[in-house]
Amino acid sequence: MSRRSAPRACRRWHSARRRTPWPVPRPGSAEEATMSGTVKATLIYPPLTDPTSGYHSLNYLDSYARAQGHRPAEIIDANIEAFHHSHTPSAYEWLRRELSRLSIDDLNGPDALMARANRLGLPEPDPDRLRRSIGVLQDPTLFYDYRHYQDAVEGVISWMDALGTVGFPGQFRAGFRLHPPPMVSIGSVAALTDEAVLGRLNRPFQPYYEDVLIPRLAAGGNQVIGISATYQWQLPFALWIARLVRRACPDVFLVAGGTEISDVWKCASRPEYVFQVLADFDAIVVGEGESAYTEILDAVEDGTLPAGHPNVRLHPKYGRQRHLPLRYERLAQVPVPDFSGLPWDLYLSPERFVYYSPTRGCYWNKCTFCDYGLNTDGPTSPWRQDTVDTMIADVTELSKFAKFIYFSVDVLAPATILRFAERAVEQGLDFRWGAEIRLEKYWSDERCELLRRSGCVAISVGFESGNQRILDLIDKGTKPEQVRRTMTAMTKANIGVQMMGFTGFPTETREEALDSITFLRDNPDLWTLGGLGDFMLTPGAIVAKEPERFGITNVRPVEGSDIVRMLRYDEPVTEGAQAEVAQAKADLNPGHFHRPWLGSTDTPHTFFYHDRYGTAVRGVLAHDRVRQDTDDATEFLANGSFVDRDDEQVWDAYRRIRSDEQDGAPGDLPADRHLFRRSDGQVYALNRSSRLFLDLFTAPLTLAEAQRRLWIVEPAVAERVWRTFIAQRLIRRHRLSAPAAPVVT
Ligand code: B12
Ligand code: SF4
Repeated sequence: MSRRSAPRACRRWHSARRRTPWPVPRPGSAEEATMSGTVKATLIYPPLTDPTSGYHSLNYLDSYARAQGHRPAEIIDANIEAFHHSHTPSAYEWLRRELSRLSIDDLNGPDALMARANRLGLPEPDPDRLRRSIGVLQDPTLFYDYRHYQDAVEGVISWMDALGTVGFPGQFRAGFRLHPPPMVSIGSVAALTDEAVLGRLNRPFQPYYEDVLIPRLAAGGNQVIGISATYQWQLPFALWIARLVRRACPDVFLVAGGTEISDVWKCASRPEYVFQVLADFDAIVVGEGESAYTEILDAVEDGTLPAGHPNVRLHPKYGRQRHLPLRYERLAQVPVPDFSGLPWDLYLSPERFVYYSPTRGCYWNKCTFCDYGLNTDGPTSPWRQDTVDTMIADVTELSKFAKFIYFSVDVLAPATILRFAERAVEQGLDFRWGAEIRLEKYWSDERCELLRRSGCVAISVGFESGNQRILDLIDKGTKPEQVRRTMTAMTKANIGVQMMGFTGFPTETREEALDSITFLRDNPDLWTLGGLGDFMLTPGAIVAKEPERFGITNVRPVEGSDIVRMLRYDEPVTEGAQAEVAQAKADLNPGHFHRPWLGSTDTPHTFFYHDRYGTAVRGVLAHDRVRQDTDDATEFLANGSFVDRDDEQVWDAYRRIRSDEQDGAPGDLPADRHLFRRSDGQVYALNRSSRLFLDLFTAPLTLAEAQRRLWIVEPAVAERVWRTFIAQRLIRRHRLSAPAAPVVT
């Protein structure tokens, strides 16, 4: 029998059984020794992304390969590991040294100015505060007290801000969002292949790479190393890690996959750009990866090249390949993912939260703006869904492991999810879940009630617009009135509705945009979180393919971009309305935290709070931002500091950089104002008298005492100022008492 035939037989047997019972053997275990696959593989999830839970792409790949008889891979969540390594004593010492001799001499032109500007107002790194913050975020009691929660998030963000200074200062926003130099953002191949740029962006994590990741990989005897990049902001880190791996393990078969890698392939304006950017990889996997990854393992085991699978694209150094249409997986062959290999103790959450993908693509698949992930010729990939039996079996396994399961899908079909809910209730499954669904009129009061009983705590919906003409142009197939009825039914069942929409669809007038704002404003009790973003045109959307139908002309890439993810166009109507609409939208935003924190749609933390507080979550978040009767005797402290105005050029650059970043209207940081940098990095432009008021709180002070010191100011005026400061969290309560049950307003 050849070395190849035994594993094949074993794989058929596994496929026939379809579901692999948990637990599947972990690396190094006794059961693992009995598996026939021999390839040693490690799969890496790089920074910079959500630290509150693990992503599931690598678990899907690994569980599938194991069901086909392969040896378990080691899974490394480098995102969370790198974060925690940054506050070890040795890394902290390194950070202090780097900060003390910080030089930006290697930068020039706009990069240098931006670096100097971004350094303004930066906090000192405080590892003790960071550790306390991590403690709160992982604590099952303190986490649910929003006062403690906010303080903890700000502690983490402050740390990341300081850490980011050794890269391109200001490169980390809200802690875990990357704000790289513009040429990286727009997808310039020159920037994405520039050793100095990638090295600098990665510098905050270099100690982790050098002390932990690369030595582990070098010692691991790996034959295959895979890197997954879901989001654009993981790309520079994935590219750098690939460089380091290539140097440390020259013979390993290095492969990349994930929606971001597929985007590089889809959006490259010339085919040769793909492997110029991804030069260190032997292959990339485009589209879904389960069978492609397994075929790579098969090939490496056989000592051949994985040239047979249509989703595997080999580096040109291996010669020309024949390219067949991409393959979409049959879900019946995809086993339930095993999450036991993720480092659960490290995530910044008090509960386990797993992602589960039992459907792929969208059954509607028509919206003209949509261009989703692993699609090729339609808005999404082809619609597939698992059977209800399988979903119940999977969720039974997953719920033994994690309390929260998020259906990580383009969309869920209403009838299937209803039958799923019925069965979950019948079987007494105890778990919480959430998902993105379409607001079909299917969702009656009784049906929503059933969803809630099955454990659904929140859903998110792309309502897109509150205006019928725009909804019809989008081909959404919904009506605002029907959407409102469905929101009412969900809310009655105590399911939080998170609303996602946007303004600026081509030809949308000012009045039409205001319809969306009014829709949300008029129905405040029917949705918990969410809001309105801005329309962005991507190359795969129907709008880009049929521009004349949507009244747009001169469709073009952003200047300098080679990986063209976004298109510009001319269309005077929406452009003319932009500033006014942006201003109106700004009032909708209550100033909650950005991703990945509580307050943003569909984050793990948002789900935990929905589970604890139901649809009252909005009130819970608002409560701390309201001036209470007892606050006269409460000490408050400024929650941030004013940005120095020594060098006008640098200060001006700071103002311009930060203007793009605000929640409010663009350009809302006027030159004659004082800039106050809140602890989470958000910048506010205040007038001189606000500054005088705020300066009172550089040391803890009660409102009564502040009022006394400002005896010259009318109490009603001072009162208005305190209310604004508290609402915008420019001042925060100094002492955090033990967690109390928050009052729901
Ligand atoms: C569900 C979903 C979400 C959920 C949950 C996702 C999560 N856990 O972070 C929520 C709503 C939270 C979300 C949020 C966001 N999302 Co989202 N999301 C999706 C969606 C619809 C499905 C993702 C999914 O679960 N797929 C199922 C898993 C199993 O598939 P997969 O990850 O693609 O992995 C497969 C392959 O890619 C491949 N593969 C992956 N890695 C590897 C590695 C190797 C070595 C190999 C061989 C293969 C391989 O094999 C896997 C199995 O088939 C996709 C669109 C889509 N259909 O892909 C967008 C998508 C991933 N999201 C996107 C974006 C932009 C966002 C947001 C930034 C939106 C925003 N502005 O806030 C946020 C960021 C969230 C964050 N974590 O920071 C973009 C990413 C584009 C990009 N290149 O950056 C996508 C692609 C949508 C789009 N616009 O096209 N999202
Ligand atoms: S926007 Fe949503 S409903 Fe519309 S096609 Fe895309 S995934 Fe489907």
